[in-house]
Amino acid sequence: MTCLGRVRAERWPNGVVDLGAGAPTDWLRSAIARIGGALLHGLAASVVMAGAIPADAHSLKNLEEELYRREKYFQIVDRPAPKFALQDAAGNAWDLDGLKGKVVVLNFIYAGCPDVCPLHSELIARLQTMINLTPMRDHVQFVSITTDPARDTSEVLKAYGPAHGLDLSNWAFLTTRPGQPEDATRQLAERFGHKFTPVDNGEFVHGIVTHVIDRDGALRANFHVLKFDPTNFVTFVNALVNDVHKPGEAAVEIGGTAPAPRATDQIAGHLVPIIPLTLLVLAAAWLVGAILFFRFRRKRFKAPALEGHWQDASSEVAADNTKKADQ
Ligand SMILES: [Cu+2]
Repeated sequence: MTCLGRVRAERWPNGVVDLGAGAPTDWLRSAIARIGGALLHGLAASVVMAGAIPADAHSLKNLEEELYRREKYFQIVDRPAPKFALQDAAGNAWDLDGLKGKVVVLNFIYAGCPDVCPLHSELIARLQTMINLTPMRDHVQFVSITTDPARDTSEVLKAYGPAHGLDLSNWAFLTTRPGQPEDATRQLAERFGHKFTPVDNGEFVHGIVTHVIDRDGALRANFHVLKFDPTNFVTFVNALVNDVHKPGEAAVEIGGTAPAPRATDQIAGHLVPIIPLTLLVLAAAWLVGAILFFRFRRKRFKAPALEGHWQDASSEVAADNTKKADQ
């Protein structure tokens, strides 16, 4: 959840920076601003430190809800991603199962598009740049799939990435394999939830969606059109990269084969029970210490008072007895 403060501050910078001076509550406002500034730096660092901080399912769910509230182009999805078996420009086979263990950012385009596909590719390149500046680089794979395999030959595919600022180290442009129907990738786009409809001039009428698939092959989110805040996108991908769960849990969720336990799963598996246990022991120790302390104080300071009272009472009884004896 720590990343959310960063999102808030970037979307509404005036709320943090534009704090007026001269009012009686100035000190409070400036303190809030200073704390906000410190948080921003910390939170920015936390994004850059992706891969080092495990997130649990609870914080991921909170993040999804928060992003859903803040980012109107963000759609939460949670279902197995449609499977595919395609190839890249060099003829290397790519399929979804082979990408397990990585967060996959997937979109559909075609190289001959005269308008929105180039803009979509530039946006993907921008997101890729942001992600590749962090340790997330090794955990995220960008995949673009052509919906016009007849015209997007291997030469066209090879030339497309460098021309649009895409980093070939973790971006691939995929097309159909020999023998697959010409509309196989358009059908795949439909299984992802949107259409590429051919029109007379050889172009396609289509929507613009950036899909995010988690490390276990589940489609987790769609970011629609080109207007979403890239920071929100990177924040979400960061959460998925750091999402840890018990080994085998994913198999239950998506009906696949249980993945081999990852090192981060094993570390997190040990850390998760240790942290609440430590807090519990500390709380119990504090409680016992507090009880002993107050009992000691009571004995030390109240005992003389009781003794005095007892002496007074005994004096009264003695005096009373003396009166009775006199009578
Ligand atoms: Cu297009």
